[in-house]
Amino acid sequence: MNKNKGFVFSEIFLILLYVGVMAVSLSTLVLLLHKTSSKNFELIKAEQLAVGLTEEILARSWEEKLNPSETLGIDSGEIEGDKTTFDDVDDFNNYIEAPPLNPSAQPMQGFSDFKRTAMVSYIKPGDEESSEKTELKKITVSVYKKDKLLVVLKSLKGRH
Ligand SMILES: [Ca+2]
Ligand SMILES: [Ca+2]
Repeated sequence: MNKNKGFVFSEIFLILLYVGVMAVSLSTLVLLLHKTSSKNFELIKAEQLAVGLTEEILARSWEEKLNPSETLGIDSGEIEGDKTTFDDVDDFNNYIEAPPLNPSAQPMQGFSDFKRTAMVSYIKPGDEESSEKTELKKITVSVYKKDKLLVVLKSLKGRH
C-alpha cells in the first residue's frame, strides 16, 4: 500500500515537473511569436508607407508642365517640404516626411515614430545614374522607424 502511494506521489511530481517545463517553453514560444509578429507588423506598416508615397509621386506628371527645368527639384511657386504644392515627379527629390503625412499633408495616425524620404534621379538604361537629363526617372522611397531603415522601394517613371 505504502509502496503504491510512493509511486503515485513520484508520478504526480513528475507530471507537475513536466507541466512546469511545458509552461516555461510555451511562454517562451508565445513571447517569440509576439516579437516576430510585432516586427512583421512594423515591416508591413513601413511597406504601406513606402507604397503610399511612391503612388503619390508617380501620380504627378513627368516634369514641370509650363516651364520644364533642367534640374531636379521644386519649381517656382512651390514650397519646399509642402507636397500639396508639388505637381511633377522630381519635386519630391530630397523630400523628407517625419512623421508621415497623408496626401493632404496631415499627420497619419499611428505612424508617429516613422519617417519617409524620397530621392529622384535621372537614369540611363541599365540602372546607371545620370547627371544629365534622360527619358527615365528613378524614384527611391525609404522608410525608417526611429532612424532605423526598414524599407527601400525603387520605381521608375518614363516620359511617355
Ligand atoms: Ca513642379
Ligand atoms: Ca520639378
